[in-house]
Amino acid sequence: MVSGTEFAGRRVTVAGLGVSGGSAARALLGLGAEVTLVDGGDGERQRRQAAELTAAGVEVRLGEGDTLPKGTELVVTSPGWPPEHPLFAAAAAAGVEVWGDVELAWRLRGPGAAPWLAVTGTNGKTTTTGMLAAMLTAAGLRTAAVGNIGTPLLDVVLADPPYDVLAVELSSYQLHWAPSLRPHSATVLNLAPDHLDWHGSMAAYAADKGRIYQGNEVACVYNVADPATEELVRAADVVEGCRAVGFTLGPPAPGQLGVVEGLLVDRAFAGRRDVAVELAAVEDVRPPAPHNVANALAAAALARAYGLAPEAVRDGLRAFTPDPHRIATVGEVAGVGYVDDSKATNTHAAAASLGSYPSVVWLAGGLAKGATFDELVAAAADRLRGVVLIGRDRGLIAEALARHAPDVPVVDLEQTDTGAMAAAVRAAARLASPGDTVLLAPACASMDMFTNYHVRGDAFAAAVGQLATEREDHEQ
Ligand code: UMA
Repeated sequence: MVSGTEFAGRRVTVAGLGVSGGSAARALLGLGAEVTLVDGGDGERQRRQAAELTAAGVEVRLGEGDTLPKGTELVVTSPGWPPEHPLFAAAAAAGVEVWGDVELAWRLRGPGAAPWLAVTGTNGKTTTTGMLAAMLTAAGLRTAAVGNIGTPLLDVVLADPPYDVLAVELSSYQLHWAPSLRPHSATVLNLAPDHLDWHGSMAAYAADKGRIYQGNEVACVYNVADPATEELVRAADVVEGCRAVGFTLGPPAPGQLGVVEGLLVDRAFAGRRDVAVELAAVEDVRPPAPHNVANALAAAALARAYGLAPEAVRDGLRAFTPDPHRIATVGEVAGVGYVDDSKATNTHAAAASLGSYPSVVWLAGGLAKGATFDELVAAAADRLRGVVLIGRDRGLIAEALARHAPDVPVVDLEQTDTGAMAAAVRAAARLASPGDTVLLAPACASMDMFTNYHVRGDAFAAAVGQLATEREDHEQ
């Protein structure tokens, strides 16, 4: 823990002028620090944000991310900055510490501050965090869903009045930069290759994810179906008495949460080993797809670790509004269903959604982030009626298709302008027959063509809407 007063007059360099960097710079200014913010970019967005921060008293240097400003005593970095960035080499050479914005937020918490219930995993973390926040709200607690989900921790840890408890989504990047974080309880939902270009290897990615269990006080929640998550629990150094609690889609063993006859049940926090407590019905989970029931069980485990009653778990699940871009049906045109899973930004998530539909025209591509596609394509090959590829790394998927699904027709779209998604949807419609599903499950990040995955999903839904209108006009 550090006292906010320690920052008065300290020279702090903030790396990155995005959501986290802006929040960090404002928080540090509020503590009296002398803040310099550096960003490698110099685009319209950065200039707009820079003008606001400059007016508030921050020195902003755009297009200068590599050099450490003279006199820097501490660097606070945005999560996306990779560890091997020249700025950090310069900081190391000057003996200057580097903290992530999450690390700073953690250290600034005062005595009696809101505990953190923390969620990470390759997939499902945003949904799980949202479900957890809904459960805590249903219990009448003052809480917020924060972190990688979109609201930086520094915007909430110093809030007045303070929060009772926080539902915190943490990415592997944030965990990498937050070594002293010690959550009340935490979960790693699953572990599959993602962001390997940033972390350098699967082992380094897993190690950063595993940091979430360090110092847990009450429960380390793991996925029984994904032994790698349990291994991370075993490797963690936790507070004495902290328990390992598994979640499973099958009947739970003692010490686990699971599913029995359409009900989510708790055999971990029921008080006695031989007792199972009913928490909610599977239908209370929306959508009730298996991966999402697993998310609900993980959220329930964290809520129960915090002491919530079964009713709060159920009411929270009923009140929770799912992400509009996670396996959401956005239309049906000429007997073909159109499903937006723009949130499937990696192969693990895309595999889950491809596996949910028997006959698919797959719309994929974007930024691969170091992923390979052979396993995904080989597993989905017999479901594919056609594929439309968009985005910078689409060639990698095309190559995997040529190897594992050579007979599936592929449309390779070079187009990247604002009309690209409409062209992709039209191409997919031409490949689809009645009964098929056109599935946007890109297996890639969106930022080569879109601001984020929301914008990509919205573009898809708009293109499907346009297709439906054209079809109606044609029929009249
Ligand atoms: N920048 C550089 N040099 C670099 C990298 C970035 O100058 O080498 C600059 C960029 O020009 C940009 C700024 O840094 O101006 C962006 O910083 P950032 O990439 O860390 O992004 P933020 O806007 O601060 O948003 C971050 C998270 N983004 C990433 O981790 C990439 C957001 O998660 C998060 O919501 C936000 O903090 C608040 O906590 C987004 C995400 O895509 C949703 N996360 C990844 C995921 O979920 O898979 C990890």
